[in-house]
This record gives sequence, C-alpha cells and structure tokens, in this order.
Amino acid sequence: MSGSPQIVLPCLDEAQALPSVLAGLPAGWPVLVVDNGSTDGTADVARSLGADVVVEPRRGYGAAVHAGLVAARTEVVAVLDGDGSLDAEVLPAMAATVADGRADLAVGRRVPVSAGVWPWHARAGNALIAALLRRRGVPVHDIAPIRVARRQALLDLAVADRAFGYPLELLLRAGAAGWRIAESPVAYRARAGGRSKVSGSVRGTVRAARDMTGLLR
Ligand SMILES: Nc1nc2c(ncn2[C@@H]2O[C@H](COP(=O)(O)OP(=O)(O)OP(=O)(O)O)[C@@H](O)[C@H]2O)c(=O)[nH]1
Ligand SMILES: [Mg+2]
Repeated sequence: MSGSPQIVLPCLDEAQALPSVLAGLPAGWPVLVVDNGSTDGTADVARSLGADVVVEPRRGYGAAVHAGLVAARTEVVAVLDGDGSLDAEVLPAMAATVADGRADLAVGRRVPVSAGVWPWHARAGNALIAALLRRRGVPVHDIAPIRVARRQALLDLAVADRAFGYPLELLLRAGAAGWRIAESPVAYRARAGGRSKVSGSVRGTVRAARDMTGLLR
C-alpha cells in the first residue's frame, strides 16, 4: 500500500462535532468529508480545518458513503461516522490488517464506554441483525459502523442501498464474495456535539431497522 488511507466521513449537519472528530483522526491521513445536504455549515467547518469536501445532495447514509468512495483517491479507504461517536484510534491497526493482506475487510465492533451511550432499542436491533449475519456465515457482532477496505473492491461489491441498509448490505455482499472479515473492538461514546438523528429515538431506530430487515428476507 502506498501512503495512508483516505478517511471518508459521511456528514449530515455535523458542524458542531467535526472539530473534535478531525482532531481525533490519525495524524497525516487525508480526510474527505461528504456533506450530505447539511444546513449548519458542515462543509465550511471541514474546509477550514483542512479536510477535502465533496457534496452529495441525495440524502441517506449510503448515498453519502458511496459518494465518498467514488471521490476518494487512495487505494485503501476508511469509513466512519462524522459525529465523534467512534474512537478512531483503532484505524491504524485496522488499516494494517487490510494492507498486509490478513483481511479483505476490517470492521469495528462497538463497545460502549458507559451505560446510556447505546440505547437499548438500537442495541437490541443491532444484536439481532448481527446474529442473523453469523447464521449466514458472516462472522460479525456489529454492523460495521467503521470499516477499512480497498476502495476498488468496495466499489466492485456494488452495494445498492443508499440509506441505513448500506452497512448491512455491504457485509452480506462481502460474505457472499468470500471476503475475509476481521472484527476488532472500537470504543463507542456519545456524539461529540450536535443532534442525534437515529438511535436517540425509537422512531429513528425503527426507520433504520426497516431499511435493514428488507435485506435479510
Ligand atoms: N441520519 C443520517 N445521517 C447521515 C446521513 N447522511 C450522512 N449521515 C452521517 O452518517 C453518520 C452516521 O449517522 P448515525 O450515527 O446513524 O446517525 P446519528 O445522527 O449520529 O444518530 P445516532 O448515532 O443514533 O445518534 C453521521 O456522521 C451522519 O452525519 C443521512 O441522510 N441521515
Ligand atoms: Mg451517530
């Protein structure tokens, strides 16, 4: 692998979280913020802090991640949330796993740093989906909120979902393609600022669950 992986951060209204998110990334790694139609100045904050920005007007986590993959320029890419909820300290070890050829996909498994950061409804839905994945031979305990892989290989998987089904569809396709998947723990904490759009409410969890269950039929 030549150079550090580019870090893709899908962001919908993450202006408040971004300063600490960017400060917590491995030093010197190029960063690409995908501004997914934010109205809070996310793109300006990202640029002022030295990140590259690509704009994806079509809403949805999957749409943002896909736009980031298309725009990224490095052989290996890392994707994680732009809300500061995931500890990026794990990225160098994850990237090494992929660069060394020990895995085709390195993923994180969330370990909450304290009670309350992962609401019961989101955690229960996640555990159920991970169990269904393992029954299908995909050896994971989370739906990969942070992942590292080769950019072209990810694009070739042709994940079609553009909303919250994206991470699950990616795992299903990677499993079907025989990818070796390495999972490692990643500290999960409260977002660094701004407002929760998904797991903070039962409604958000239900929406995410709807996006995902269609894929498991
Ligand atoms: N909810 C949502 N997040 C998006 C979208 N596009 C990009 N994102 C980003 O995707 C990342 C993951 O979002 P989530 O963690 O699922 O949503 P969240 O608002 O952080 O909600 P919680 O983590 O449940 O508090 C965050 O960095 C969002 O800013 C979108 O259309 N909807
Ligand atoms: Mg979040």
